[in-house]
Amino acid sequence: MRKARILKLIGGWYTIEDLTTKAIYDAKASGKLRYMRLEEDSAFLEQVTKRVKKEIQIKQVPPKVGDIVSYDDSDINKPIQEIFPRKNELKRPDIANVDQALLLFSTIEPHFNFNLLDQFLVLIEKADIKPLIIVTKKDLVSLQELTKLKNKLSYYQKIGYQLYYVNSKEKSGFDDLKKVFTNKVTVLAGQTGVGKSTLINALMPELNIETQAISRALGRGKHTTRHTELYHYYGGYVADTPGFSKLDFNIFNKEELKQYFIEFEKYNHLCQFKNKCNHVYEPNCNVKNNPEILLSRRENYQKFFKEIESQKERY
Ligand SMILES: Nc1nc2c(ncn2[C@@H]2O[C@H](COP(=O)(O)OP(=O)(O)OP(=O)(O)O)[C@@H](O)[C@H]2O)c(=O)[nH]1
Ligand SMILES: [Mg+2]
Repeated sequence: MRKARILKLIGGWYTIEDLTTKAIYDAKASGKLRYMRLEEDSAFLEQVTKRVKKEIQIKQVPPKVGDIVSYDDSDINKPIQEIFPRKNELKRPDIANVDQALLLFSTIEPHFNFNLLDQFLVLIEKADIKPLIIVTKKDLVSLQELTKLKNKLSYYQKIGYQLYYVNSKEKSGFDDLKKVFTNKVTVLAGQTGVGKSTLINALMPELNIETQAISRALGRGKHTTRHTELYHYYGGYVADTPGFSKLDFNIFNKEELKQYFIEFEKYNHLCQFKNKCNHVYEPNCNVKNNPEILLSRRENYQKFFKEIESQKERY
């Protein structure tokens, strides 16, 4: 039995790369893999809801891109036998075992969206992956508009996130950005049309991945990239992924949300209920009305909290 990394999945066929020889094969998943025992602390991101928390579930866990697997070298179909425990994983984009996620947002087409940025950061923080914020298409807005955006985004830098501004068409802003990929597994994530594939093409022109102008008529993107794929880059890997239009927020306990707004914690000590404060309904809260915290962050937090609350009520 040998070990491999899954580089891509298209139509039920996996492309795997042997960890030692680096040989590339097409592979199928073996039938045995379809069911797996999942416990509450499972290394696999299958939702264990409150209702079934105590039960041990048997679920289907298909291998996904980024998985480290064992495969049967002697069989021509190189069937994948086992998935090794995942270091982390995401559902959107669908990938496992990454070191960092580049969250791409374009200045316009589609328009920069702070609500989506905060949602994204929460999901990436929860998955225990390092997020970096990349603003693309900096060439498509006026200097004045770009400065306004930079001023607001500087808050995210202040709380510890790395931030990059690029124009992938001219490769400007790439000198600093290139350094982040060395020896890392990096996934690019973002709405359709923000320029994920264009950025990868700018890094590796030989790939020539398909890209497409977003449809102005429809006012939304056309989902050009249809599969997730890992490419070798600077001693690590970079993954291009399909864009999305909406994120799935249905995976939280409302009480845990606050820990993914990473800057909130340092303000807890002045809340009446200290770290038990959820910063929503409690009196004498030091987060809710704290001007040191970006207003849209506080507003988005409240929105997300109430959204989770209303989801849970529907059960
Ligand atoms: N002017 C300018 N255009 C860009 C930039 N980055 C991407 N684009 C354009 O934006 C459009 C969409 O780019 P894609 O790379 O296809 O976007 P994507 O994120 O891969 O989209 P999906 O595959 O659908 O998720 C293309 O027409 C690109 O040429 C940039 O920095 N500046
Ligand atoms: Mg694409």
